[in-house]
Amino acid sequence: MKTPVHIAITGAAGQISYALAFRLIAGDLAGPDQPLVLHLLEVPEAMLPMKGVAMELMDCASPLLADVIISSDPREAFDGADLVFLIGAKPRGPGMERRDLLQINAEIFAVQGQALNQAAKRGVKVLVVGNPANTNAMIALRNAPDLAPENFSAMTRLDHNRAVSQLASHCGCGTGAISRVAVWGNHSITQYPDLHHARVSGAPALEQVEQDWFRNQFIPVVQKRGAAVIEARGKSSAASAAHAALECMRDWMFGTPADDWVSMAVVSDGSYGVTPGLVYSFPVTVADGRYAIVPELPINQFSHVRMHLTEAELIAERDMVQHLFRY
Ligand code: NAX
Repeated sequence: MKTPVHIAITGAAGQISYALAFRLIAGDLAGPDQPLVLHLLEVPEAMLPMKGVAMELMDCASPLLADVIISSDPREAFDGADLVFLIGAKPRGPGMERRDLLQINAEIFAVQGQALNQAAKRGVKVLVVGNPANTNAMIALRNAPDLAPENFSAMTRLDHNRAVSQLASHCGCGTGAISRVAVWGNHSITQYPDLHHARVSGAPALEQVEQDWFRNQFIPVVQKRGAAVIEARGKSSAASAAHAALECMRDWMFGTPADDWVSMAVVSDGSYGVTPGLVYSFPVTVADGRYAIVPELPINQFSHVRMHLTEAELIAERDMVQHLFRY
């Protein structure tokens, strides 16, 4: 019997976690013979619905679920965690400014970063989903001085998957024919989904689609897809977000396919001129559990402008919360 992997999920009574947790105990992340211990974290007011989720998880009688721990204390929930999905966040309330939202969530992620620093395994992989995801990840890691910045990432995999799916559907092919799509920058409306390096059945994508479609349809559709789902469903993306979180973590653990990459928001090392320290989405490859930013892609003026615009938004977000950084 393998040693269980300890997986912490925050916002465990919320809709994304509800779609994620049952896929984890079905073996979709770590495989059909890898036992798991789930550590679920919620705010005190949501302990009862979280208990309900824990009851349902037990009622699946999954042979992979070794234990479920529930808590409203981040330090307890992150104790011994190997993998962490930071999903819980405060949604934007009526009359709330973006600045207020940033501030409230910044405080949550500062506390959770400190708790991870104290309690999680040193090789922990922390994927931040809760919005504003990039800046929340930056705050968490800047409150965890004993963990490496490379232990943290923010999720842009849903944006990446949306881009792949839009391109495949426009080209009339399966998503398996698409590779090397890149999403740059912030998980927000300023993100830049880029097809300059993408391939369709191995050939350059931009030789197979019209520039006008790429610039005036593809980019805004991907940027605004979250709002379009809310408009249609009356609720924000949940199952697709859970699926993206699972795929992102799986690739981070087991590696990216040969000759392809994925988009992950990771700490900038200055690649492509992006301000060091920002959590910025880049195309990355993963080997042996470690990601590497894809180096030296040619960037034209069209891309440069968009990559810079989304960087400027992240700099403004950082400036609003940097008083909470511990280092
Ligand atoms: P829900 O409102 O259904 O659930 C959020 C849960 O988090 C609630 O149960 C709440 O009690 C809990 N929570 C709040 N503060 C917490 C804290 N300090 N500790 C632990 N739990 C806490 O939201 P859901 O639809 O699940 O979305 C969760 C987050 O994901 C939101 O911030 C949302 O904006 C973000 N998203 C991010 C995406 C991405 O691609 N990065 C896409 C989907 C989603 O919009």
